[in-house]
Amino acid sequence: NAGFQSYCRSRNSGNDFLIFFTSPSRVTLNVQDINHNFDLYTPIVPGVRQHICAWFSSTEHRFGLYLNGVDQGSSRYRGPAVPGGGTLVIGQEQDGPNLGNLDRTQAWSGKVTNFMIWPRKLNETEIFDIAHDCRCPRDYAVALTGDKVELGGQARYVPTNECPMLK
Ligand SMILES: [Ca+2]
Repeated sequence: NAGFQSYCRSRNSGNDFLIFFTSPSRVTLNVQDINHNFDLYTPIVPGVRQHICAWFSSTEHRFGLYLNGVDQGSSRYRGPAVPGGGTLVIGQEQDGPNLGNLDRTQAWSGKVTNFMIWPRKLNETEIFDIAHDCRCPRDYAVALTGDKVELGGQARYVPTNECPMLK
């Protein structure tokens, strides 16, 4: 029961984009306060490397989830594009902007490698290639390089040249 990634922009908006692990077999996405529960085809096994890819499209008005390169479905949202200028947090769920009301019972525990955001919806082949071969399209918008990461709580940042891949 833990927030994996939270993006929050203003006091009234709640999470503009949230990835929340509700249980080993359920991931909840929230885009501009629209929630959808994705019941995973294969439950997450603790301690085993997983690749997760969440997407949203303001032109398709949909958001969806891939786990280990496999499409887990999508759902509708009304809203416009998610605006910039907010706070992006890995491993916690914000109740408001600028790390609002972080809750230790919603903290995520584990190792995150190669977190990236692209300014477009990747296609299924690209997602599969990232998960299995670490072939990441170079037109990304966000990558967690050491100069951009601020640590909080018990989080650590370990530089690595490893490119994570599923076995
Ligand atoms: Ca919360």
